[in-house]
Amino acid sequence: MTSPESQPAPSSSRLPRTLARDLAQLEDQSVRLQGFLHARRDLGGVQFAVLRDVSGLAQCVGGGLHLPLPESAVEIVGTVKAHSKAPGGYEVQISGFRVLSAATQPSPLEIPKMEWNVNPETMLDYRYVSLRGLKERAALRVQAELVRAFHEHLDGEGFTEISTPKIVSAGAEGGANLFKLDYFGEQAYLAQSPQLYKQIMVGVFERVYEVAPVYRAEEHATSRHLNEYLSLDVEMGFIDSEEDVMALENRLLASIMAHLKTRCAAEFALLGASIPEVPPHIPQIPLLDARELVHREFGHVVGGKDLDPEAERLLCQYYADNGGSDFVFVTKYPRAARPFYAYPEEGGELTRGFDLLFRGIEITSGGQRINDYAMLMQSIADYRLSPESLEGYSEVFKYGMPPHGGFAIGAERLTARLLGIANVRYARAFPRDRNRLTP
Ligand code: AMO
Repeated sequence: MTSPESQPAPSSSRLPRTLARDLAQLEDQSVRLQGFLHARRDLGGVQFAVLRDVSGLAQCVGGGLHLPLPESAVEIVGTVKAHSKAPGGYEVQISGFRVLSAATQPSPLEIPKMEWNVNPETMLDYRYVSLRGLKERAALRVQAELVRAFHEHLDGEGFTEISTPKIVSAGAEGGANLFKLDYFGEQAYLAQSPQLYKQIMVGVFERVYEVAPVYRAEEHATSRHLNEYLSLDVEMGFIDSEEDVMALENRLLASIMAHLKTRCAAEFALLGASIPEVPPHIPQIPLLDARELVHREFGHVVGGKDLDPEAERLLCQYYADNGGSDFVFVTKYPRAARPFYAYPEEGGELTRGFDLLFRGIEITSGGQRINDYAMLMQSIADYRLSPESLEGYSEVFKYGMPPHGGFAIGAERLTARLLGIANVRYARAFPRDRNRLTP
C-alpha cells in the first residue's frame, strides 16, 4: 500500500463531480467520481475498483494503481466506456486516482456482501459501517422518502408543521413507560407522544403535523418496540367524527405509496419487497367484532382488552385473503383500552378511537378527542388521573376547541412492514432498545 501522496494525481480536478448513476449519459467523456472504495481487485497488471457513491456503484479499471483498503474515500478521474459486464453497462477507464481519506483498518463487515452471516447484534454494534451496506442504506432511504411524502401530502391539504417539547412535566399516554429526567431538581419526563401539544396547536392552525422522535421506557425487548422511535403525528380540527380522520389517513397512505412507487422502485427491487395497493376505502371492523372474528376463523382466543400480536397477524391475514387489503382499521375501542382523551360514544363504554393494522401489525393509533372542558374533567376523574398534573393541557379547553381528531404512525413499523424487515430496530439508523445505548 502506498501513501495518498504517491498516487497519480487526477488529470483534471476542475471537472464537475459526476455521480455513478449518470455514467450512461456520458459515454467517451471524461468524468470525475468521488465516493467510497466499495470493492477492489488486483489482477497484476490491471486493477478493478468499484466506487460507491450516494447514487450507486461504478466499475473503474486502471493499471499501476495501489488501491487502498476498501471503504477509503477516493476520487477517480477517467473516461466512460460501454462495457456489457459492468454494473449499468458502463465502466470508467482510470486516468487519475486519489485517496481523499484512507481507511486505516479493514471494515469489520464486508460491505459489498448482500447478506451478512453474523449475529444481528453485531450488525447493530457496527452500525456506523453496516449502514453503508446497500440493503441497509436502501431501507433508510425508503424511510426518508416516506417522511417526505408525509410532509408533501399534508402540506397539500393545508396542514402546518409544528415542533413540540420533548421534555415534559406529565405523560400523555399514561402507563408506566415514561423515562424520568431531573430538570434542575424538578421531576420531568421524555415525551411519549406530542399528543397534548398537537391538540393545543389545533386551536392555532386547525390542522397540524409533526415528525419527531418520542420516547417509551418499554421494559421488554420485542421485534416491534423501540425506546426511541419516529412518530408521524397528525391532528385536524372541525371534523364530524373519527371517520374524517380515517379518511385522511387513507388518502395520506395512498399518496405515500404512489410517491414510493416513483421514487423508490430500485430500493424495493433490491430488498425484494412490494409496494401495497391502498384501497379507496380501507376496510373497518369494530374491535369487539375483530376479537370474535379471530376466534371464529382461527380459534384464537384474545387475552387482554385490545388485540394481541397474534390476533393482529390473523386479522390481517383474514383481510388479505378475503378482502384483498393489506390494511385494516380496527374501530370503536372500549374506553378501558384507550387514554383519557379519547372521545366516548354515547353510553360511555366505547370510544371513537381506532388503530390501523398493516401486514400483521399495528402501525397507527388515532381517533376523535374530547374537546369539551366538562367532559374532559369528567374523563380525567373517571381515569383516576390527577387534574393538577394535566392542567397545562386541560386549560386550553376553556377557550373554545373545535371537534378534532388525529393519529400517529410509527415510522419504523411502517418501514419495516413495507420492506419485510422482521425487527423495527433495523428500520432505524441508531436504535435505542432495552440493552442498547450505542452507537
Ligand atoms: P400509540 O401509543 O398507539 O398512540 O403510538 C402510535 C404508534 O406509534 C408506534 N409505536 C411504537 N413504535 C416503536 N416502538 C414503540 N415502543 C412504539 N409505541 C408505539 C406504533 C403505534 O401505532 N398519541 C397516540 C396517537 C394518537 O392518537 O394520535 C399514540 O401515541 O406504530
